[in-house]
Amino acid sequence: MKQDERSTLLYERAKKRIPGGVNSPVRACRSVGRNPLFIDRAQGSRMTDADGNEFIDFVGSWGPLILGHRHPAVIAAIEKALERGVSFGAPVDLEVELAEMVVEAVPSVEMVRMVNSGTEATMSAIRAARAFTKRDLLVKFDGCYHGHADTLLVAAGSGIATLNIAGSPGVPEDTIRQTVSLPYNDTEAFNRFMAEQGGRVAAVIVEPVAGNMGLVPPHPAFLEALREQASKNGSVLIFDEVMTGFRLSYGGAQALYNVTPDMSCFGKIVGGGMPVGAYGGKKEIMEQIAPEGPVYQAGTLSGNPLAMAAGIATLKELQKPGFYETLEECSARLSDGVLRLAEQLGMPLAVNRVGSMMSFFFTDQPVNNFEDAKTSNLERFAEYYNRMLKKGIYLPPSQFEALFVSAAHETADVDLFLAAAEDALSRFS
Ligand code: HOZ
Repeated sequence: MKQDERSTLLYERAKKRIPGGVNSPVRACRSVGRNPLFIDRAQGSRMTDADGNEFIDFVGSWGPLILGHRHPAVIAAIEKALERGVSFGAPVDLEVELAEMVVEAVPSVEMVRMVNSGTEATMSAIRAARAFTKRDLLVKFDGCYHGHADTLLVAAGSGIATLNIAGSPGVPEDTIRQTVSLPYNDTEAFNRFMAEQGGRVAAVIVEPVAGNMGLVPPHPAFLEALREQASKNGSVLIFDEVMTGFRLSYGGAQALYNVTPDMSCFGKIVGGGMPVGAYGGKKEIMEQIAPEGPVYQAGTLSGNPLAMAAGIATLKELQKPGFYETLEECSARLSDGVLRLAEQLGMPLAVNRVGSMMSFFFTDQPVNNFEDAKTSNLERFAEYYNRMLKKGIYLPPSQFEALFVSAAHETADVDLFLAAAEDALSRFS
């Protein structure tokens, strides 16, 4: 790796004008004890920083780039849309096309509203659920992150976990009094809570596969209990599929685990790398949204034509036969390889993977929830991260984030990852 002179200069400039020098906290790389690299350009599985260092990228813009960087079909679609205009603030055919594709892909979604981010999607879905049930109480799960809306910043994962923030100042106590966070994957605790309080619960929101405390798969019985209790108590079950939607299968985690939520939130892949979120679900819930109903939610750039075009082009690629099978093979090669390495080195490492999302935790116990994830040796993670970076492997700079494999990763990329990991991990023994 060459010097990161230009990145350092840019970071110094950025820190003067942007809080922490970044527009989203985790990418500042503080938890791994280094400065962020500024990216110059990317193509396929490769990313080049401002100093000309090349990396194999396993972040993929935190999930959207399931096709890799600058996929020709996505670039062509954006260019074609660009010829018509950048933004209209008025309806456009592309919005209808993407909405139809989402509804077709995810049978639990009968109607969908496009927004600009995952945060907007979850925030708006909760508003709709509260209006629908005429209740306020919200249940979430420790270590799940659903964006940065006030109501959801309770025991959250992602940057909140990475920076070890207990709760954010600026969030009124009164707002989060209506949010209860329970342990992820703890079916008994959830059933107990619902038996006592279920009649007050407006919505239960969950990452069906948690990706923001590192990757933590659900116990199928846990997801089934959420469905059962929500139905029994008249609460709305919301699956936050911002990360998992269109990634774990074309129908998302709900298709993989065969559990049907009342509402779903999307983001990332559905916008093909452009700023898009979406929320949808049962018609009777979605018909409450303005102007059809009284629940207010709006956005000047919602349904933006460039973003819609990128989303449509991405989803079309995902429909091609064998897409998910190939991605699974590549992802399994990576996680199996890391598992083998850890075994050979006699090193405690918990390897969690669902499809093309995975995390390696530096702990000797299985990781089934946030408390387990927090047993990971974070100093070790930081050393591993920096060693991998030096070898040209670009990873999420936090133990509490997931690694993403894309269709642009080739066997050779995975082999380079494994060679780098062998070196990085063997230095711990
Ligand atoms: N919180 C996001 C990932 N779960 C994005 C982090 C970032 O862009 O810094």
